[in-house]
Amino acid sequence: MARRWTSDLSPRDVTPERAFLNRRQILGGLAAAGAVTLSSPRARAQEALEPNSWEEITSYNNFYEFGTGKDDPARYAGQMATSPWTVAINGLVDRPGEYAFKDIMARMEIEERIYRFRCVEAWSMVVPWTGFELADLLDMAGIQERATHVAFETLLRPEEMPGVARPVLDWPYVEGLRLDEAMHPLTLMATGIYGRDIPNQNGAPLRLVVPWKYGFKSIKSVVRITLTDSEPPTSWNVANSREYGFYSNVNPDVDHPRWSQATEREIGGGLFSPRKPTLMFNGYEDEVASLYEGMDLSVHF
Ligand SMILES: Nc1nc2c(c(=O)[nH]1)N[C@H]1C(S)=C(S)[C@@H](COP(=O)(O)O)O[C@H]1N2
Ligand SMILES: [Mo]
Repeated sequence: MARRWTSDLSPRDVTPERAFLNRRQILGGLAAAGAVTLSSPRARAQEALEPNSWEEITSYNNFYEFGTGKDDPARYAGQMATSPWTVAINGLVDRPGEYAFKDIMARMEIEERIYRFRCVEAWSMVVPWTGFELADLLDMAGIQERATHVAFETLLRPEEMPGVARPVLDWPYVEGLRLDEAMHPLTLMATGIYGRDIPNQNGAPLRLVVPWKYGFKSIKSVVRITLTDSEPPTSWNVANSREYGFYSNVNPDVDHPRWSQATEREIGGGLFSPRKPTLMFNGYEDEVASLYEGMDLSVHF
């Protein structure tokens, strides 16, 4: 498939945990041999990324359904039942329905993607996700001509989610993308981290990952995906449209009204490590800048 991202080097036919270990061995081996696959800029970009530890990725989280503290999700998200799980895919699709998570997993090609992850609060991590391209899931449902956007919704189950008792956001958490953003080969539905099933606090059993956008676009524990013909409402934009736009592309030149977005604090970087410059589109400019050609990014922030 032409749009498949070619820098994934993990073997597909081994268990995910082995795949992660093998990927590193393969990278090392191929690099030594000077293999041509490593000469693509995307492959080099991915190779250079050093992932955060499992501990960092799974203990410092935002998942407001479980509370607003960074350690609340790790403490409380275990209460969320994630099996059985279905994802309703509906709206402007040829094959709407309730898709069982296990059936989705049987049909999708699982890959590893090491991505930068930049929160709008100006901290960042590097996460070795496993998952599949959202485009493949949408193709499975059959996108209709009139569709222009994709809307996403998180599980809402108050008895398992202590955070939703407070009206911090208008629950359920909802997000959205333009269809071309959703179909971009970098856009992932993550089902794992470090080759293990994704922990509840990170959005089990499947969550969106859009690496060139602020973290809040990467909606967790998705139960509904709707193809629409207009821009869908998104939780943080509804809560405060002056501070959080629909696009929310990582952009060091467009500050948040209350803080600079020019630099970021690396999680796990240590108390005295300097802040790191934030990269345009979080370092994915070559891949995604064309999606926003002609748009004023300070207006469409
Ligand atoms: N449903 C839901 N999805 C969510 C959030 C949330 O509160 N609820 N927080 C967002 C924010 S602000 C960030 S930075 C990321 C954090 O993902 P992580 O905990 O896996 O690092 O999840 C995003 N997805
Ligand atoms: Mo965030």
